[in-house]
Amino acid sequence: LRVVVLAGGVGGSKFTLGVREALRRRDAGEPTVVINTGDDLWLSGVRLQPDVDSVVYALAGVNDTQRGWGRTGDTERVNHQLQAWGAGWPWFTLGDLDLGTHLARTGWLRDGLAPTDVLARMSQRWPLGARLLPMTDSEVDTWVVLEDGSRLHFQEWWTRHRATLVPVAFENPGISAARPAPGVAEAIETADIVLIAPSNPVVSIGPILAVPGVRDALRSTSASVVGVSPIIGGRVVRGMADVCLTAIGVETTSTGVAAHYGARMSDGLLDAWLLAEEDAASAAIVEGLGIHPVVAPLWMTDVDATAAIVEAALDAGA
Ligand code: GDP
Ligand code: FO1
Ligand code: CA
Repeated sequence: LRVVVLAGGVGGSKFTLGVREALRRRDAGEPTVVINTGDDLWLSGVRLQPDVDSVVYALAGVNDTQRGWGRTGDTERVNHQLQAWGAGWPWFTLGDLDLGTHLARTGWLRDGLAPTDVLARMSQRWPLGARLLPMTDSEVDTWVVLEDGSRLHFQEWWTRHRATLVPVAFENPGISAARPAPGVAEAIETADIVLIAPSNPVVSIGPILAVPGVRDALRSTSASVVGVSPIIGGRVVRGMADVCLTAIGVETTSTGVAAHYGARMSDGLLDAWLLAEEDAASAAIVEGLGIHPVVAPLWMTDVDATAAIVEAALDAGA
C-alpha cells in the first residue's frame, strides 16, 4: 500500500510511528513521510531542522519524549560553552548529542549535498521503517509577523516568547521560488492514500502546502486524501496551533480546520476527515462541507492507539 504522510514535528512523529506500525501489521510496506522544513534555522553556524530531526529521532526510538524534541538522555556541556561565549540564543538549548546531528548535517550541506540527500544519509544510521523526504530543498524558514509589522523567526517566537506575542501572519520568504523536493510530487501522485497528520495546520502542514506544486499534486492524485484533526473537543492537544489558527482567521475546532483544508470537490484537499469522538456532533458539518467524516478516538496515547487511528484513516481512504 503506497501511503504518503504530510507531517510536522511532535504530532507528526507520533502519528508516523502509528502509520509505520499499521503498515507493518498489514505487511503493506513502508510509508513515505514529507516533513515540514519551515521550522528550520541557522544558529551558531549549524543548520537545524527541528521537525525532520523529531521524525528521525522518534522512528529511531532515541527521541526525548518528555520535552518532545531532541535526543533522550542528552547533556548540555557544549551548550554551556556556547552560552558562556554569548553564541547562539540564550533561550535555545543545543544538546550535545543533538549537536552531533547538526554538525554532520551542516558538514554535508557544505560539501554540496542537498537536504534531501542529507536526510537520506541520516536515514541510513538506524532502520527507520519509513522513507523520509523534506518538503523542499530550498531554505524557506517560517517567520512570524506581529501586529506592529515587526517580524521574528518562528523559533524565536515559540522558544523565547512561547507564542505570547500576538501574530497576524506567518510567512515563508522565498517559498514562491521553491519546488517540492525530489520524489515528493511523484510520491503524492502515485500514492494510494495521502494522510495529513494531526500536525499544526498553520506552521507544520501550512508550509508543506505552500511549496508550489504540492497542492497541485494533492489535487490531481488519484489517492484519497485523509486528514486527522489536531483539535479534540475544541482544544489543541498541545502547543500553539490555536494561536496560529486564530491569526489566520480559522476557528480552533475540528470542523474549522477541515474547512480550512477544504473539500477536494470544492477546490480543497480533503476526501475524508477524522474527528474525535468528543466532536462527533460536528460530523454533519464536515459532511456538509463535502468531506466524508470519520469519528474515531484521536488520542495518540501510544503506538497501538495511533495505529488504530491510522487504520480508521486507511479504511476511510480505501
Ligand atoms: P510540532 O511541529 O512539534 O509543533 O508538532 P506538529 O505540528 O507535528 O504537531 C502539533 C500538533 O499535534 C498540535 O496542534 C496538537 O494538537 C497535535 N497533537 C498532539 N498530540 C495529539 C494527539 O494525541 N491527538 C491528536 N489528534 N492531535 C495531537
Ligand atoms: N523547543 C523549545 O521550546 N526550547 C528549546 O530550547 C528548543 C531547542 C531545540 C533544539 C533543536 C531542535 O531540533 C528543536 C528544539 N526545540 C526547542 C523544539 C523546536 O522549537 C520545535 O520546532 C517546536 O517544538 C515545534 O516543532
Ligand atoms: Ca514544528
